[in-house]
Amino acid sequence: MKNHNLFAALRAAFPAALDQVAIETDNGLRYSWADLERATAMMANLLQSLGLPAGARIAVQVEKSVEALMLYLATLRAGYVFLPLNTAYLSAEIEYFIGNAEPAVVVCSSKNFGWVSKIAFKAGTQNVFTLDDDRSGSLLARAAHCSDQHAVALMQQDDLAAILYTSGTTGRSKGAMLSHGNLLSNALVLKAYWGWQKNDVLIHALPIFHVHGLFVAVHGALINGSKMIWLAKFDPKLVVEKLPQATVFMGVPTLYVRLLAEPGLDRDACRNMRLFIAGSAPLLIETFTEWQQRTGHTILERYGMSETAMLTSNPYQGHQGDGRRGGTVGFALPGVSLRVQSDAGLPLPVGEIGGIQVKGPNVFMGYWRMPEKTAEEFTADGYFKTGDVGKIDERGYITIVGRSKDLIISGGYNVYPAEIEGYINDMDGVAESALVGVPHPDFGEVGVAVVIAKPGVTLDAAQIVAALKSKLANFKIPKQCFVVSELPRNTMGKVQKNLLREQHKSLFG
Ligand code: MLC
Ligand code: AMP
Repeated sequence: MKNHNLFAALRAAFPAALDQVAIETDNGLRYSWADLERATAMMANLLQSLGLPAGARIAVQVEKSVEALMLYLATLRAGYVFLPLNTAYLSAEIEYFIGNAEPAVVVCSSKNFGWVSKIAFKAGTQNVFTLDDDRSGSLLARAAHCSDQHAVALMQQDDLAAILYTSGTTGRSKGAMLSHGNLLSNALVLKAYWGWQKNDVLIHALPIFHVHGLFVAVHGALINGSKMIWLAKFDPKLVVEKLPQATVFMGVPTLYVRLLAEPGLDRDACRNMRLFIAGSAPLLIETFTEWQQRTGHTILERYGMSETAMLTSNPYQGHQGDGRRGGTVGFALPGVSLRVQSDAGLPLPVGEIGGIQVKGPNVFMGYWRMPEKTAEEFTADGYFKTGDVGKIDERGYITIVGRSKDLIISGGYNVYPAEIEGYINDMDGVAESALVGVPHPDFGEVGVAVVIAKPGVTLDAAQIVAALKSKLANFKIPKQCFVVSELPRNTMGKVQKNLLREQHKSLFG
């Protein structure tokens, strides 16, 4: 029987010479392909020695490191389900994810072990390990006693590989379930579409708890047996320094904006580069054009989401369509059916704006333990409603013009207004609130909160922000907060967020 385990496909692409460097870190460490093979075998054996049930979730909130990547690969290898968590999440957020996913194993930083283990044990998790970014922690100590021989677990295409939590418009996070088949099909399509070559070298500068850094970047390099230059954190100076040793770079638009502010970014620094890829948030045409002028390279913009991995891409080859067109996200990828529909569910002609819907082997298996929510997000003929609004031109190029979901994308991270408004509305003296996204030169878009006090109460905006900081991940904190006497409403009584956005659109220049 064919093994559909994603790890088996990645492992099969390792170069024959396993002693070559697979990953080089920014602090001078070098890991060979043999190191990846051995360490993932040992961690997979550790996980399997715990006697976990099939489909057990391994929840991980740790700083970025090569060992953290190995833990992801070992989880695939052992046949369990990886559940990565943003390192910025605080206790209330972690409590929700652990309570909802009921992981059998939780891995956290040793500095957080006290509070994370308390939450995990309360939720019934039996195993809590630590893993730090200096190659220490109980996970590695335990794995060191395990065999470095391991037979990759046999998986079917539809078996789960990962759950990625993505917040909902109601504020409650949903776990998007991705299978081995979803992830492998997408990795193979991108391998061909972006012309990956064995001698490519990828600069990996993104976090590894989201689709972009964990799947698009990591799978891209591994399934080609290509080396990665591994940066623990995005640092524009360091990226410019490493560019001459690399051929591929991937980033959210904020990374490109910050790189453009580096005087050392020029054609010479990019002399060996083959491809710059951007996604996760809209890339401004100014950034696209300035990048072309400074480096001589045309950024390739693509579009995807947690539920679907990658959906569209501008062409790699110049002869496809008109080449890479700024302001568009390119064409539906091979195997992806993409259509634009009206609110009434009717197909729209070329150039008309409507809801983007997609179908394909990359589209997820549903939301974890939310069958009704899953059903709501699919059409009767099996298309997933992305919540993005766009149009397709006569050449097939897709442009995203907005979102029907109330979502702010800030520096590539999603912020759901409903969640933040919920926290503000629960504060003493608050009658109601609205969070809107406004343009920001660095993060693309940031949240601004507008709050109404209960009659007779005087609220302090700074205190509201401080209270939020103690409860929510840093990227969700509004960059400005205003206490006002009323919110604009339409005749139905609904808050008109478009007017608030208009009012505050120039706050950040
Ligand atoms: C940090 N801050 C942010 C923020 N990141 N605020 C809003 N949005 C963000 N993204 C906060 C910090 O806590 C700090 O607050 C202040 O803003 C300044 O932070 P900084 O030092 O400038 O931030 P930095 O640590 O450099 O991080 C910025 C960043 C990071 C752009 C490098 O946000 C990042 O790595 N973004 C990439 C996210 C990503 O990978 N997305 C892919 C999702 S997958 P204070 O109060 O402490 O001063 C997906 C699907 C797809 O969407 O299609 O790919
Ligand atoms: P996430 O749920 O974090 O994976 O975020 C997915 C969302 O990011 C998509 O639904 C889009 O709204 C947005 N997105 C991803 N890529 C792009 C892009 N190239 N341009 C505009 N929006 C994008």
